[in-house]
Amino acid sequence: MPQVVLATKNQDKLRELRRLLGGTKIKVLSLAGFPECPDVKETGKTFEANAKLKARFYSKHVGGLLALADDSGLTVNALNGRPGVYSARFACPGARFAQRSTGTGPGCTYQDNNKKLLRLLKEVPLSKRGAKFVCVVALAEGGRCVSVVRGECRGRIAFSEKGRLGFGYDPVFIPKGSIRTFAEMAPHAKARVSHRGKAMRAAKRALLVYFRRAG
Ligand code: ITT
Repeated sequence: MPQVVLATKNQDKLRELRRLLGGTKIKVLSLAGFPECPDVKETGKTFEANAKLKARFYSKHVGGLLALADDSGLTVNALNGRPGVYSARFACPGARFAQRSTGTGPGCTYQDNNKKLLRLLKEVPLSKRGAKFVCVVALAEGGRCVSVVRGECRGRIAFSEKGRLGFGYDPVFIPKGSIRTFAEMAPHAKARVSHRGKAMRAAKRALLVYFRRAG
């Protein structure tokens, strides 16, 4: 049976990735099944670089299985693209690498990140609050990358946090065409338009091609 390991230590991303891979015959595993697997250092300067780095790294520690890694984050126009690849550790720039899956490294929770973002954008008018979520998904086997796909979702940053669903920056991000934040949308509604939803629909196609070729 075709199998893939979702190579993320972020339980919130893991939950979304699992849901998005539903409806296939692919058996989905997580890093929980590989307790010896070390942590990776995210040293890349782009989402692509980090996604590839993570997929290659984890694929060497998952018993020869295919690893799927997601590197994602928020780029804000008024902040010249920040926090970008540093989204997980925006409020704790002292941390050299993202510490915790849940964005809860020492002194750096999702809420800390959102508060910092809203503070920096306090004086920024609606017309200049444009932002974009990006998700790059990479597949690798035995240290070799076999596919990279990207999904983006444009929108704007709200003036305050709204909603309790989702994770990370969801309470402050309003996707284009909506009046609600991601945190006010049900998981399936977010998945329809989200960066991760788009990337994973492409990744699903890449996986099916890959397994067909592998026989
Ligand atoms: P792994 O590297 O182990 O996968 P991580 O949390 O460090 O976990 P990233 O480096 O890709 O993962 O950082 C992603 C951060 O971007 C995440 O912690 C959130 O702060 C934010 N983010 C990504 N996708 C998001 C989404 O759909 N909704 C809200 N915030 C999101």
